[in-house]
Amino acid sequence: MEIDKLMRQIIHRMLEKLRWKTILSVLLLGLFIGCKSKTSDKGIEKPAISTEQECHQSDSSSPKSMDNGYFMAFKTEEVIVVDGCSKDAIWSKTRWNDMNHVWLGGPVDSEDYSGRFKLSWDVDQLYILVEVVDDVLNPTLKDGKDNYWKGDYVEVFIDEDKSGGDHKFNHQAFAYHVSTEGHAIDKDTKEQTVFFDDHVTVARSNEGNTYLWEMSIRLYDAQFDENSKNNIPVKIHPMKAIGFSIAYGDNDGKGTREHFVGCKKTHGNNNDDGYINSDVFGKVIFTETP
Ligand SMILES: [Ca+2]
Ligand SMILES: [Ca+2]
Ligand SMILES: [Ca+2]
Ligand SMILES: [Ca+2]
Repeated sequence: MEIDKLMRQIIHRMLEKLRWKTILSVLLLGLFIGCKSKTSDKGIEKPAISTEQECHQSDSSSPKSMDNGYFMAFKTEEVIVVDGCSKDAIWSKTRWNDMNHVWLGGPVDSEDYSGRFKLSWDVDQLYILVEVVDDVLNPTLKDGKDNYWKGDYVEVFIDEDKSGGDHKFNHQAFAYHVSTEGHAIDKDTKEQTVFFDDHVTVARSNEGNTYLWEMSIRLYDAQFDENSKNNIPVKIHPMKAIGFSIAYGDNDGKGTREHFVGCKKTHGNNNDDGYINSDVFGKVIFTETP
């Protein structure tokens, strides 16, 4: 009996030890997992939302309005980061150009739409910083790809050799409809709506209803072949001139372009010839320093 009692006491103590070991192990494991998950959280932590000071560099200077749509682009010495933020050095050295000539629609209230832009370049690309105030940002492709021209979007017209002439279904000039989704849309030679996303890089940020669209555009000449992957963009050099216009198509949810507002006084028949005829474009001259 004594031996039995002793055995029971030994087994009880062993089980007791085992129980505490298990509890301790579970606690340590929990602590370990806790630490691990905190580290993981940090890894996927989203960056802080940009404030105006961080992203939108304040510049209250009034934009320069050009009826003829002739503008200068100044060469950047630093790499421009296309991130929708205007912190790049060149943007504080260059002035705003006006984008408030109403092409379609009645007089526009400045809270409904107001726009201005800056230009820069390096040997490979044209850079555009567009600031737009728009009370309602409507997704460009919400109503289907073929309604791309009904807004909201920034339209950039480029005629690399300034030849002028028809470009509706050819590539001697382009009318890039830069969508809220980040696509550059135009027609191809088969009259289809296509994305030219490798021509245009775009990023957008906003502070309330003020949107910054920052983009870089590679220039292609009339030899551009939509069936080839080997198209080579044209290099930019000082004093080069291209045909150029820029406009904003404002759709605030009525399913159509309520206003179309551009950088020069007129843009052909009904101010809506730009997507067909590059004769109506303005001009950009590339120069070295601001
Ligand atoms: Ca930037
Ligand atoms: Ca609007
Ligand atoms: Ca041309
Ligand atoms: Ca809008």
